[in-house]
Amino acid sequence: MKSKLEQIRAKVVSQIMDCDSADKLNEIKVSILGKKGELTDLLKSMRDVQPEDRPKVGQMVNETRAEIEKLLDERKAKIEKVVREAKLKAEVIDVTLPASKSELGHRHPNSIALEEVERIFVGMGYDVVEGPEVEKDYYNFEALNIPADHPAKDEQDTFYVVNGIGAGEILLRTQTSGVQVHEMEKGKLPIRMIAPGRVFRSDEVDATHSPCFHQIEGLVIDRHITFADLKGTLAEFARALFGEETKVKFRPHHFPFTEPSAEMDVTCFKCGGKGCRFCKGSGWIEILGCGMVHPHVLEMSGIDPEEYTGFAFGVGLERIALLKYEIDDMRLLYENDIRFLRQF
Ligand code: 2NM
Repeated sequence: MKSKLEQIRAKVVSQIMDCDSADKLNEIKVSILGKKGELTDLLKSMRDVQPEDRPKVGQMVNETRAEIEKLLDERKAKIEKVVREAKLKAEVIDVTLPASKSELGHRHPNSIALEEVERIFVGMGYDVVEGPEVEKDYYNFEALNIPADHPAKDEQDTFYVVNGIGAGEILLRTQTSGVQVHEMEKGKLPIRMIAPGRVFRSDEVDATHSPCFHQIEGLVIDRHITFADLKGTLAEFARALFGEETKVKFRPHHFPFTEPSAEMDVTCFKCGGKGCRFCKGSGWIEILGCGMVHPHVLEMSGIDPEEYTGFAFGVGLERIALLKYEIDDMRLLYENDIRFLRQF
């Protein structure tokens, strides 16, 4: 009995010392001290022991049991300590490391330029109006006095969605003037508006062309509007956009929807008008097209040209962005290369 006890004790002590997990330790505990454990079995065999030896043997068994329980508790504490330390080590946070920055997006140069232009005109009391990018031929061409045989209407220049030659043609707008026509048709006067937005032309991509670009067109209609209003307004716009010293000049031009029509140049903001590489030596930079709204255009939209007059203008948003930020290739605006975009 004594040697059997000694045998169990030796085996259990080495099992406990080799054990490195709480689960395994519990298995050992059950296998020795549990209901069907080896030590429990040994206790049950006490009936085979001589009655006079029983107290002594019982004491030995109890001492061994206490020793094993103590060893189990110690081992359990040790295992838990090791596990806790490993966990702490794995979860260590170096609070001195720099925080990972959250990347903030920012506005595209086109958006910056558009918001600037909008700010200037809203400041002069204009509404910003948007309209459909897919238009009827009537709103893109006919209502703007653009004749059926005008080169702009050619398939070479315009994307047609439904090409029903004649009435009912549907196309991607080549200018935002259709928005102005919709506004004029509402019959609410006076009108002071700009119409910014995406326009489409069947152009090959190069440094200054894209099949999809942005325009801002302006329209003012009221009684007694004259070319002087046009000049004063657009000169003020140029000064607000390019600086107080900016001068403007108007060169006669032709547009079907305005009469008279002009192109406006601004003094080069790089050299102040002396002539430099930026303005190709001329001192002037072409910036927009404009004119007095053609009486026929007013009439077609239900406005009496005897009572009302107006001026209109159109400016390319990309052209403004390229000039303002001194970008020499329009394609950079569409490539979405963050290294380029984050410079503005
Ligand atoms: C331009 C140049 C000149 C223009 C005309 C109109 C409307 F609807 F009133 F007829 N909107 N925009 C216009 C005039 C556009 O772009 C270079």
